[in-house]
Amino acid sequence: MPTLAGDVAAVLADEKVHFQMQEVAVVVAVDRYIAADGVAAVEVEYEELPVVIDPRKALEKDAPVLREDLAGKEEGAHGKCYHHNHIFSWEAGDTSAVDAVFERAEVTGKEALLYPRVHPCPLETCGAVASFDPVRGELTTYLTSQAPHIVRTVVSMLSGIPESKIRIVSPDIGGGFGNKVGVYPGYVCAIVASIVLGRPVKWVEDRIENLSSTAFARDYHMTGELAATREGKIIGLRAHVIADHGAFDACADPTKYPAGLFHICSGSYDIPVAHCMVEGVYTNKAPGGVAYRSSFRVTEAVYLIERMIDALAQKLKMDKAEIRRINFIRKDQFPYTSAFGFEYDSGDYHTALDKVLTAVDYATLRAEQAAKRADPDSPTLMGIGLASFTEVLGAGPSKMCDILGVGMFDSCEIRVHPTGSAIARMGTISQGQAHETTYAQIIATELGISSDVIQIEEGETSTAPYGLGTYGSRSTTVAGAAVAMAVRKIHAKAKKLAAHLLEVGENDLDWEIDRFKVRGDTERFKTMTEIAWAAYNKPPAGMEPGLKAVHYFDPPNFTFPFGVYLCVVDIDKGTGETKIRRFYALDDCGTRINPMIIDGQIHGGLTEGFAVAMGQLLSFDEQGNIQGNSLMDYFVPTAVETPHWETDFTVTPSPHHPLGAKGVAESPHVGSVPAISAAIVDTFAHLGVTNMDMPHTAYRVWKTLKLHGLTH
Ligand code: MCN
Repeated sequence: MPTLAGDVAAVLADEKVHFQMQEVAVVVAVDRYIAADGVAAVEVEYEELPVVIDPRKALEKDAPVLREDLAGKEEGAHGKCYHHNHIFSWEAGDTSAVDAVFERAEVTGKEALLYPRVHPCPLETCGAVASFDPVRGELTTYLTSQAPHIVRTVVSMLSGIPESKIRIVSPDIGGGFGNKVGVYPGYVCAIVASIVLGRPVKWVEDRIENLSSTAFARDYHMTGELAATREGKIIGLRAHVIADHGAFDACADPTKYPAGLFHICSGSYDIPVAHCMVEGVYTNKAPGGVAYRSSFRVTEAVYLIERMIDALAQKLKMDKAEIRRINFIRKDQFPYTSAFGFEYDSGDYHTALDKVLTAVDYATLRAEQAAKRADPDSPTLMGIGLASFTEVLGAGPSKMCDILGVGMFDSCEIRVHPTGSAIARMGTISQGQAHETTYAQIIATELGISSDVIQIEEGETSTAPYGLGTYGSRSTTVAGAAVAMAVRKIHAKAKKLAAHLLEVGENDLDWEIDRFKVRGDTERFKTMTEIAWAAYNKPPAGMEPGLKAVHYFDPPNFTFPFGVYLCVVDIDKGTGETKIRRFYALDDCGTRINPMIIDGQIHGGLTEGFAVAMGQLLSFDEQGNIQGNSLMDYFVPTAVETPHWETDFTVTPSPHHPLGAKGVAESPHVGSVPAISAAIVDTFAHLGVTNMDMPHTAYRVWKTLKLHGLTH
């Protein structure tokens, strides 16, 4: 089957199995027990082949050919391939300008950083129920998808069934976190089996299958370099990445960006020249590379720049808050064009940083840290981590972003019924982000209809207008904008109706909460409920009856939310155990539609970031066996381990979003991983440590303590 990244992936292994737990056979039965017996009866003769787990080794001259089906092809979906296991090389920025800057720089710093392979691990695994009606030639599939419309398009292209006869329904899917964007063999097998058998077929995977064979995230092997003046002003950035894509290139990225939006890696800083190169590589691991609470590869990019700027501060013996202050893009520089060509819409980084440092009393924390370092009898050491990140959210302007050629706009259709209640149908699909509340809130606020009588419907391709789904924190910035624009069309028509009913000109009307009032005459008004009735009952001559609007919103730009996170850790010198004493998260997502939902999303994202920094890891032994693919081993934090989160905000609206809103849901994950990691590295910064590999388990931290003779 085709992948979203322009490669092909096996539905079932054809002669060669590329990774452990790859699907080799499908058994269809009338109940689960018979199916299990059928699976047990399948005999596969495996012949052992050489295995490549390390993407660097995959590029060695004599590395085994992993994808024989591509043998002899010198060109992939993203240009020339220089090696049989090489997928693409993608670059952005100006390499010769960067070389020149590095040659004359007073100071340079270089860090090798690994963002290890992790898994989004949603609460429920993936599944589908496919039902093909041979009489009508119609296919209905209930499917755990974060992007049901594009799945319908692909199913139609592959099966030849007209798109109008395919209905993909994505109800509550038990969480997605990027894991449910792509198409998996299980979905395909369920659909094919139903077409062949003419009856409904269900597939639901178990936890081990989900962790082992569905889309992973990260696995970026990064080298970053900064050039700076002795005073700490960064003058150039260079980044090189080996991206492990597993056995098939199935990353879910916009077509033009095989490395997602990784080129946001200049972060919140005014860096005049920059260059990055990302090389995609095949290995014997499961495919994926999805946006696990990330706008494509923004998480990796933020980790890289935040760790690099800390290392530079250490080299220059500068405080990490100070180096940020010197390099931040200033408020008066927005809209700001980065060296990679992004146009940052708005920001105020200095205010955010100052607010956080004041809230935690940064100077006192630093003094306490120094005292602990000086006291050999102190049972703990202390670290302070800082991350001041900028994201690029809201994919996206279709001039830049498409999936399989379909532009990444989004849509909303609103119908106001005669009695004044309303339904909005959307191209997005909530997996727990509470769209039902926030979209209804936008409509309620703009139309003056109570949110109690506004119904929001998502994830149903047969009724909703086409949309690209929910991931990459794009719902508020793209679909939320579509809601606002659709609602404004209704508002404009309602005004015409009110003018007609009140027998005045439109310019004589004022809007107040839920009604149009005749200016200067408080007694004469029409409420939205009255206007809705009139729309179906007595519209003026020449006006279409009804009160309905559809809007497809193609954003003019991305939005650039930002935040400053500060983390304080205490590390036990006896055990290496890390305790997060304080975590202060300030986010700026522009206009805040629903503060309570934002807070919920931030708590969830911080908890996931904590999980990644402290324990989540998909590792493999040399034979390619996945280690720890059950929840006994894979770290999903509960309330017991999770620290207390303190949240704060500033508001810098987006100038181009109709509500001024920017996305928020993934910021807490993106920002917390470097903040926590930085705090742990900071504990050892006075000893020259600039980087420690995640996850920061107690054993790994203890080994660092031991190395420096600090264990108690
Ligand atoms: N919001 C708001 N004001 C803003 C921005 C957002 O009130 N200025 C609200 C929104 O209206 C929405 C929520 O906050 O109700 C999140 O909005 P947004 O940032 O647009 O993110 P999305 O809705 O597009 O959600 C995607 C994001 C991603 S990328 C992952 S992965 C993720 C996440 O959301 N997966 C989740 N949060 C999740 N939460 C749950 N419970 N389950 C998942 O699978």
